[in-house]
Amino acid sequence: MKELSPLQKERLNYNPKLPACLQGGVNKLVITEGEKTQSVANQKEISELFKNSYGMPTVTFSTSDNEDVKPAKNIGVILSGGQAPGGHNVIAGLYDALKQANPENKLYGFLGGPSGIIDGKYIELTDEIINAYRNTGGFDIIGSGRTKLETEDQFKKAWNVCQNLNITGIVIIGGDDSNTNAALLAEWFLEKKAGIQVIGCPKTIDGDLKNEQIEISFGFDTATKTYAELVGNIQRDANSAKKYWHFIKLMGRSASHVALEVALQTHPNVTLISEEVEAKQMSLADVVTTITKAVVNRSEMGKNFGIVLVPEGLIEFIPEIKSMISNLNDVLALIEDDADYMNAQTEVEKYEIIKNRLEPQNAEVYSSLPNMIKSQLLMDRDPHGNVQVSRIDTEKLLIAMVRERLTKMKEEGRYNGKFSDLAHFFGYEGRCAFPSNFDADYCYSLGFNAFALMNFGLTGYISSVRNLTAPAKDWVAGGIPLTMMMNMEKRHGEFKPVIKKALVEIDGPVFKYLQDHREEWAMEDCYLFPGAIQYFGPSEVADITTRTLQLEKN
Ligand code: FBP
Repeated sequence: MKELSPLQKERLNYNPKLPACLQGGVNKLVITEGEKTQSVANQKEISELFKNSYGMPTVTFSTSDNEDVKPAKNIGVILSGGQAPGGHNVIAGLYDALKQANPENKLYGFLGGPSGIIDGKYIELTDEIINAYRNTGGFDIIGSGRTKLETEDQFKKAWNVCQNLNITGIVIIGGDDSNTNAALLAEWFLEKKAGIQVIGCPKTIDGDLKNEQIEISFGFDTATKTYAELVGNIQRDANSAKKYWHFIKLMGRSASHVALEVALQTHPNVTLISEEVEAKQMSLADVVTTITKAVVNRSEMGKNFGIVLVPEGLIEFIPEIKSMISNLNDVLALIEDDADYMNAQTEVEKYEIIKNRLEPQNAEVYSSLPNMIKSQLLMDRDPHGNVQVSRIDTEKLLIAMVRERLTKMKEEGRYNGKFSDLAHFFGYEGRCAFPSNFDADYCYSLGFNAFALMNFGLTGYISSVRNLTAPAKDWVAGGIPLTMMMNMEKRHGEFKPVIKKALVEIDGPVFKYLQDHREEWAMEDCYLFPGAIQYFGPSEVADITTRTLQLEKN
């Protein structure tokens, strides 16, 4: 038998909390329809593209005394995209609801992400498998992947695989792109009268799949608590040794929700927020000025140490770099036909060729970057066409530029401090942590609820559990039509229907809190030390939600 750590053993026994409305049993649920819905924008275009699934009502569940056992069915589940703590509990909740509804029901897990349903790679999930993964981090129960499920050919293959397994419902656990694809697949199955339902679940540590209806994506809570623990520990080290400036890049892709939440949990000296940089049209030089000011001012107080939080996607929000990346994407799209580039012998030759292909002002920006960043910008895009920001050392770029600025200031006699820097990147450290109690409960409820939506014959919905700052028993469970969250956006040069990504609102309460405190946090040492996630103990510590959720709900 495989050896387990003491915490692994204990967490297997944790009983996730369900909202009271789901506790009466899945066969006793009644569904209440809300108003018919509209997409958040571009209603005409979206309604034309989703003729069969547009305009459906929101739904909520409550419990009745009558039990209704439906005939046995087979369901498939897919984990899509980056890992997020709690994914296993979504599957456990789904499995428990499905078996509770009818012990003859079966759950198939597609292996390695969306490609599993195209290639027909799956396992049947059993008590033994599910029980080994309850309340654990990671997606290793069936694996995940980033294949985009979007073409007619893929849909046909998926249909074929479902027919062979007699599957009548698929649950897709993913972020905004994966849930967009869930909506497309649901619509396609409806059009073909395939009799296969599709339900999405909101996953991503980035926290950018949220809106009026979805309060938070799962995984954000645990990941930010994990990073906040690490940042708090570094702050204590910095405050003890008083000799380093720590530049800490935090994962989160485009949106800065992760950096903002970690800042509110730890009170670092400088927190950069990409959305603010863009709104204020700050140049790279302006960003460097912001950090340098804090370094110089603190140095004048005898403090040659501090903490800078850098959101992962910052580089894409700096206007001159954003323009250069967009131009670079066009150049790279044709690069395989560029014999000069393909035959280039050295990296430096490649930079020169790229520079010559870019428009003049973008060429200038590209050339001004250190070689390390130049080559990171040339790396492959992800399947959705995004620059892989987790692989760009923005924190090191900023360190190099701050150092250069300080050297110049020293030569001019305007600065006399010491600057010793250290770079960190926290991302993968938090994506597979044991889910916090919040994520364990939320995810289990999302999965349980996803099956309830299936059992009522719904398709094209995302599982929704709301009222999340209240105790779990008071959470509200139901479903939101995926088309309600959509708008049209340009992707690869074409307008496409996509779920709207939520960026940090710089006129919202969460950013405002940072804004009101950042001057003080820059100069005084107001560091908070959140410590490790607590899984046991008083509810005020073990069940607490994020500051973001608390501020947004107030
Ligand atoms: P999702 O959007 O799929 O949830 O992924 C989140 C994320 O962790 C981002 O924060 C990060 O930029 C990216 O995945 C890293 O991707 P990869 O795991 O492919 O390195």
